[in-house]
Amino acid sequence: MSEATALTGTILQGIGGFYYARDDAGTVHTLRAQGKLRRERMKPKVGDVVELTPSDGEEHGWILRILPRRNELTRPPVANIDVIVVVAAAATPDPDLMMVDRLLLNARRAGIAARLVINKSDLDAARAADIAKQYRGAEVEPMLVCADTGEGLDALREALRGKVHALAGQSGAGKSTMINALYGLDLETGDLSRKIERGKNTTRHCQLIPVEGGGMVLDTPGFSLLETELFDPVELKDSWPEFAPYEGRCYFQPCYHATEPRCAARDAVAAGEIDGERHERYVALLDEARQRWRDRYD
Ligand SMILES: Nc1nc2c(ncn2[C@@H]2O[C@H](COP(=O)(O)OP(=O)(O)OP(=O)(O)O)[C@@H](O)[C@H]2O)c(=O)[nH]1
Ligand SMILES: [Mg+2]
Ligand SMILES: [Zn+2]
Repeated sequence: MSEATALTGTILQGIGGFYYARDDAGTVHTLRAQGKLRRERMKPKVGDVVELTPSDGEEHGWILRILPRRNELTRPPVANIDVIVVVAAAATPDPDLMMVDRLLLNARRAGIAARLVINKSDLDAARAADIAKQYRGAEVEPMLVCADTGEGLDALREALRGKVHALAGQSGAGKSTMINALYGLDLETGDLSRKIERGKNTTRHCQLIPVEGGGMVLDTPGFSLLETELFDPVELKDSWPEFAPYEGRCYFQPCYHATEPRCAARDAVAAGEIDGERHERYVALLDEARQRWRDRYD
């Protein structure tokens, strides 16, 4: 097909090798990726802007090219996002704050703004408030909401207006329920497994949905495990905004703010200016990053 007929579109969904992309006129095209892209291991992601040729009466058209990405994540696999909304439940499932920290870390490393939304505040208001307190200074503007009653959702919708925002987090935290309540949609939601009180991975694929106000929302599959990528451990502290005011004021330079003596950031933890539990998780993630960095050639 000639170049003249090529359109650009945004990938809304990808399932089993088929992609669904919306062009500027609002038409949704069913597409497959050209062999050239597959050979280059360029796998289109939801949120990608692509050059495409329409199906022209056939079963599907083709993705010719992925336009340069503004940013991207591996998990969830999305591209060109304005905000990652990390969703944690105050209870059921028990919130995994290590996973929250990993998601925030990945977002920071990818250059994507992040915010934290604590859902199911109806189940344990005290725990919800405690989680919000742990992220003071983390530049994630924690918000408490209840997707069931709608509490807090007007403020959240306003904060996300006009933006491309992806909801990410543990399975069962209530991401799909929240998107339904925010935008009057009907995405599939699931119960928790009664025995293990864990989400059942109800959402299976990332999905991008245009919403009122010119923004787009992305529902993503929850997970129960998340790895971070390989990086030099000295970079980890740069993803903890809480440390920024103390940078350069420690006795050792560079300082990891973990176990070093005369560390200004650790003093701030002792003084209650940086949350102790969030710092403990930082130290655990630092140990993990160091281990992986040492083993990187194995
Ligand atoms: N009590 C209470 N239950 C909620 C709330 N929000 C969601 N739920 C319930 O939590 C369960 C899981 O909700 P989902 O929206 O499917 O969770 P999810 O995060 O999309 O899960 P995955 O798609 O598996 O990642 C459902 O039974 C919801 O009804 C809330 O604010 N309060
Ligand atoms: Mg879901
Ligand atoms: Zn230090």
